[in-house]
Amino acid sequence: MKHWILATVLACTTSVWAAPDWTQARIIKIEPDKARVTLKHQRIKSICMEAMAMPFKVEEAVNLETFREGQKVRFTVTEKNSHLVVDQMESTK
Ligand SMILES: [Cu+2]
Repeated sequence: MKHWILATVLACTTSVWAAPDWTQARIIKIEPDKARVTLKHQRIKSICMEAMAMPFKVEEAVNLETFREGQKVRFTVTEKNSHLVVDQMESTK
């Protein structure tokens, strides 16, 4: 989880943790028991993270049971206790 800190420092000097933007992604793996989802995401503008595949923690408001692997979604992330957490996710199809 260190890569995003570096990306933020290098590319983001002003809009760190700005208002969340929706980012497009595809679900690679869902682990509801761990409240974790692995997403292949597009560039996340709000935190200046380039496109990549990575696991995210998910807030309780997001019900992972309603998603499936391979699904196209959009999501937003926020920072919580210096971790990135998906706080909104919805199907785009
Ligand atoms: Cu990432």
